Amino acid sequence: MPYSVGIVGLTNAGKSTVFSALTSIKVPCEAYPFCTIDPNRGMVAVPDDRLDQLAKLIKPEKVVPAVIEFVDIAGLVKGAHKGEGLGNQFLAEIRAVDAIAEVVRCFENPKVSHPEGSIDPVRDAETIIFELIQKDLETVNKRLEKAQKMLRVGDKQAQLEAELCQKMKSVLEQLQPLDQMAYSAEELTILAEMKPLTLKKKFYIANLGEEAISQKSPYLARLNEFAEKRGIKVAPFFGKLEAEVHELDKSEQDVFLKEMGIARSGLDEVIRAGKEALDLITFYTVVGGKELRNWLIPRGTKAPQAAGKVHTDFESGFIKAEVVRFEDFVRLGGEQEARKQGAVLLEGKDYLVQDGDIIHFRFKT
Ligand SMILES: Nc1nc2c(ncn2[C@@H]2O[C@H](COP(=O)(O)OP(=O)(O)O)[C@@H](O)[C@H]2O)c(=O)[nH]1
Ligand SMILES: [Mg+2]
Repeated sequence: MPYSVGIVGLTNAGKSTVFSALTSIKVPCEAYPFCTIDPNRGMVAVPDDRLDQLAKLIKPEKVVPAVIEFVDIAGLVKGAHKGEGLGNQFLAEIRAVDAIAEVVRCFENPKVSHPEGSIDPVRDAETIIFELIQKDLETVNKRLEKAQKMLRVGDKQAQLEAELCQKMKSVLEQLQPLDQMAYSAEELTILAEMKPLTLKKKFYIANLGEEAISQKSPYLARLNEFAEKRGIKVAPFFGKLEAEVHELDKSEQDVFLKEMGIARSGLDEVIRAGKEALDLITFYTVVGGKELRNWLIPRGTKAPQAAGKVHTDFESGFIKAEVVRFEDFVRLGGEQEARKQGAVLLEGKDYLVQDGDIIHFRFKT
C-alpha cells in the first residue's frame, strides 16, 4: 500500500480545493492494483528529478513513478473532540493516515465564511492542535486505566505503559502536543500501536489567496513564525489557482501561470513536503531493462525489507542486493559500465538502503 497523507483543516480552509489540485496530476492506474476510484482519495505521483534522469539514460519501455495517496478528510470544527460537527468519524480517518497535511486558510474571500468569523492562521492552527490534544488525552486516559488494572495482576509490560501514559498525560494537560517530547525505543513500540494524533508527522499547507500574488501575505508570515518554533514545515500554495490551472490543457498552463505572475506550479512543493514530512527516501529498480520504477521507504530500511516493497517473495528469498549509487550510475552512463568499473556493490541482509540507490535484488524462490 502507498503512504497516505490526510488533508486536515477547519471547514472552508480549502481542503477539497487543495485535494482536487493535487489529484489533477494523473498517475497510470494500471500499474497499481490498489488504485481504486474514490472521490476522497487520490494517488499522486511523487515528482523525482532523478527518475527523469534515469529514464533518459536507460530509455525503458515504461516508467512507473512512486505514489503518495492523499485523502480529503472531512472538516474539523472547534469542539470536534466532544463530537461537534462530524466529530469522531474524521478522527478515525486521521488515525489511519501516515501523515497529516494541514490546510491553513490564508486567503481572504468575504463570500466564503470562516467558522470563527475572521482570517487568523495561527488561531486556526492552535484550534486544530487543541482538538487533537483533547482526543489524545482521551486515548491516553483509557490506556492508563487499562495499564493500571494490569499492574495489579503483576503484568510487567503494564509498568512501562502506565509510566509512559502518565508522562504523556502531563504533557497533554499542559496543552502541549506529544511530538515535543523524546521517547525510548520501548516506548516507541507502544506508541506505534497507540497512534496518538499529536505524534503524527505533519506539515502545513498555507492556502494563499490571489491577493498574495502581488504582495507578501501577512498571514503566511505569521504562520511561518508559528510553525518554525514547532519545527513544522510550511508549503505555500495557491489552492484555488492551482486547481484552476490543472483544468487547462498542458500548453495553456504555463501561459496562465505566467500571466498570473506565478513562477511555477506549487504542487511539486506540496508533494515534496509530504515526502519530507514522512521522512522517506527513494530507491530505484529496473526490471529487465524494461520497467524503471522508484520506491519510497522509511530512512533506515534494510535491504530485505526494501526488496519486500518490490515483491513479497523478494523479502523471504533475499540473497543479496546489487547496488549502484545514483551518482555512479549517471557518471558512468549506465549499468554495463558500472559493472566494468566495479561500481556495483554487493550488499547483504543488514545493508541500510541509501537514498538514490539503484538496486537489483538477487533472491531464491
Ligand atoms: N479566493 C479563494 N477562494 C478559495 C481558495 N481556496 C478555496 N477557496 C474557496 O473556498 C470555498 C471552500 O473551499 P473548500 O476547498 O471546499 O474548503 P474545505 O471545506 O476546506 O474543503 C470554495 O468556494 C473555494 O472555491 C483560495 O485560495 N482563494
Ligand atoms: Mg471539503
